[in-house]
Amino acid sequence: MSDRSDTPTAVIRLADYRPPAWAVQHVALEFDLGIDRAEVHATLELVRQADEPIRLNGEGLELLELSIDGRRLGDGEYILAHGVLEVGVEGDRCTLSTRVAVRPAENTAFEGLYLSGSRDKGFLLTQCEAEGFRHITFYPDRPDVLSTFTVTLRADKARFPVLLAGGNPDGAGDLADGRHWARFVDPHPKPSYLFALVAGRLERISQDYTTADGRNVALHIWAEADVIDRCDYAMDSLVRSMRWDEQAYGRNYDLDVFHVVATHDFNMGAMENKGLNIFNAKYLLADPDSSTDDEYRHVEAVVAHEYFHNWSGNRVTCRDWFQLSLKEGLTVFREQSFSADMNSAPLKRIEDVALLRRAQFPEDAGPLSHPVRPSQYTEINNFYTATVYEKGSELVRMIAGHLGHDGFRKGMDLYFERHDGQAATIEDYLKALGDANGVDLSSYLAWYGQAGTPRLSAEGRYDADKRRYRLQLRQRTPASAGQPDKHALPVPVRLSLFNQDGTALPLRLEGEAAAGANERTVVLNSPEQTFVFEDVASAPVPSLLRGFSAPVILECEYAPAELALLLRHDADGFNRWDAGQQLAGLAFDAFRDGAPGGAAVLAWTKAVAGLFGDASIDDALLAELLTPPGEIELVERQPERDPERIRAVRQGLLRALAQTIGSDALKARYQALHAQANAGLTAADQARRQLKRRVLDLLSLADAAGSVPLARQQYESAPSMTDRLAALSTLAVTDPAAADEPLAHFRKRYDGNALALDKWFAAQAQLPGDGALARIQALEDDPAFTLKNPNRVQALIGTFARVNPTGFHRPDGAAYRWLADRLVAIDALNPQVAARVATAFNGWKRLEPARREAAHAVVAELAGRKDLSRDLTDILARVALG
Ligand code: B3K
Ligand code: ZN
Repeated sequence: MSDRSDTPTAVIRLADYRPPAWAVQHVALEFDLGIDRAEVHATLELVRQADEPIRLNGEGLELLELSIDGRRLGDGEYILAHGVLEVGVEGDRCTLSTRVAVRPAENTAFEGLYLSGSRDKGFLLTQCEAEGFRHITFYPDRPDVLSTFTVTLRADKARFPVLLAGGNPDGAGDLADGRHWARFVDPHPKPSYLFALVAGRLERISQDYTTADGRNVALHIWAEADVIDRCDYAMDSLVRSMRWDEQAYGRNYDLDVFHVVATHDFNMGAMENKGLNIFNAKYLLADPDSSTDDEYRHVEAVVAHEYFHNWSGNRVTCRDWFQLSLKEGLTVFREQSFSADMNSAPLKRIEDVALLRRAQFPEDAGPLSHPVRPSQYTEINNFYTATVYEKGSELVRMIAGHLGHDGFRKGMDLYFERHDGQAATIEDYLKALGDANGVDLSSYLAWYGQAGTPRLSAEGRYDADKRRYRLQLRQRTPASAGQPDKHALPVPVRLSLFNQDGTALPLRLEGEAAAGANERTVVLNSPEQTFVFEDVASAPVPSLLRGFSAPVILECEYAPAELALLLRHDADGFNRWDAGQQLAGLAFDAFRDGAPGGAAVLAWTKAVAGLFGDASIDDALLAELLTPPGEIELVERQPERDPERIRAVRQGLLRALAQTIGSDALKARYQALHAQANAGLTAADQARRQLKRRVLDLLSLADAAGSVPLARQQYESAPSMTDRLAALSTLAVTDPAAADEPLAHFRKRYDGNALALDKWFAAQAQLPGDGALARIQALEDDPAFTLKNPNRVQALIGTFARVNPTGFHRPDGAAYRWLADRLVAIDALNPQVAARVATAFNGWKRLEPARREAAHAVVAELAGRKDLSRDLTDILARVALG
């Protein structure tokens, strides 16, 4: 399905951008839909912009008919090669029409028009971003060609009772032979990647909504009958998102109807098609019996994200795919702000930064490193990365911080107003934000063009005689492929200074007349700069980069006692947690170096044990404070990069913490939390469950035998999926034999629930150690396992390869060879999924020698194959560079 033969592997460069030679003023699409075959009749009103032939993209299409201004063209009158249809025409306008056939049921790549589910029960849907529209019809399939769309769908009424496309409804009716039709008109010009249709047997839930500017909108969420009762939370999230965007950004919805559809067969999380969002069921369905608290929050966030795209992405779209972060980084930022408002802002910040460190920092430290605005690609689907999304959001956050709340809002208003209906660039964005505030933001452009995570080093010197504190800040970004020399970037550093009893001092910088607030932001604009603070009575402890004010790695040599002080007193929730993370990092180093009684270990365990007894700390924050950096982040701290050793050291550290708190205190806390177990979804309910999980884990280290009956009992009586799954995971790590029965019970109980089964696969894929690979191989034989479903592949294979370092990085390399075989098989079905899973090999070069050699052999062998998709080949070629 993936056009291996026909599609050239060319490098696309930002520097080569040229505006489209022909604009599409309007497109009318008519579909005759069927499971095996669909016909697409497209009529394009074209207007010349440059003296060039018409060039339309089209891949995997059977061309049935091509005409210009009503005249059918013969074979010699056009060229069709390498996915491009080229026609030379006279004049400045023409109407070009094509009829093509496509084969939905054969489309296992889930790009273009495809079938979700089985032939008899499933439904048809589309996925076009980034370049899927060319798998549906011939079209200038690029984001800077915006057009209004009229879409007519025709299909058998019994098999496809529901027909949907983006835009407002414009009529429907019955046809002969049991068929029916429906038409949709989208008045807002859009690029082809935002086109969507859905056809099949679906149920819906609906709600009326009136926008702040007075439009009545019908909201519909569609899903297959067996899951329609799990869509209410998504509807609630949608309504809250719509209100929030009106209030926070003054953005109103702009069609009379908004559809959201759930599918189990989707390559990513969700898609913001205009007026017809399509969701991976994983991010839309939620119910207390089968969804965890995390999943509820993900549904809320992804529903908001896709909705927010209606302005940041759809009304203002991207000029080319290099500008992807213009919509994605911005929309992630908007989504994060929404979630922070709906839940706890400090906890959201902790979660987001933890994700950045876990996913984006490693990406940016190896061969897959690329700027937030890449300068070239061979396969754009491989650039929907943590860098474009998460780091992109951090860049927006920095700029928002620079402008302040009101200035940022003014800037966003101008951006939306100035570029409404346009395809914009990152430069346009910075210009609009700057113009609205009378400032020049162009220095931030360097952040978009430079790959790698900057290192920010900070060194403080206190001069008691002069009562002065000098803070020297330096920045350095390591070289990366194609970028040997890095420039200095504007790095905003929000900071406070604490005295020894934990009070934040009023700050006066040298040259200022009077002290101001006890927090301020200094901006490092050069490789190195010193900031001098006056009237500092005693040597302070700096709290730097508060709220994670720039996406950098902070290098500051704190003494354990200083971090312990911040961990106790810092009022910035993020920095408080981060002080704990840094202290845990130092404790890890001590443990690793054979000093389990070292100062950092004592400081961390004592400080955290002290917080454990502090009733004023929120349960969810305490849960985070009890958690040291994960095995993947700690890789950076272990020179030999041996995953087994990292796990052993980390577990040792956790055991030391558990012993310091004491098993009696842990048990008492566990029981107190468990006594309040319920299925409630308030922040307090969720926080209790999160803390209970950490406490049970710690207890399993301090008193394994004592924890097993508690975990079993928790599994059996759990009122929520969060409690059930937590008990199962702890049990399976602590006493695998005791987990067999609950695992079998879970499997049976959720037999018909695909999303719950994914959790069952994923929980087992995470179990560490020698037996992991054999366990995965056994799970592949489960009748519910299939390589055809992206969620299932991610649950078992993706989880194992990405979040089970001891299992995947076996010293004998067996898991690497196993994954290579699976990648080839997945690639034959779905290249996008294969490419994503293959990123698990990223970082092989930095493993200890035995694993490095084993991984290298596998990666080199795979990278040398000629029969793989462009998606997978691109990832392998880059990963192989090491
Ligand atoms: N824009 C889509 C992602 C499309 C991925 C294409 N390979 C979802 C999102 O970011 O909202
Ligand atoms: Zn997005």
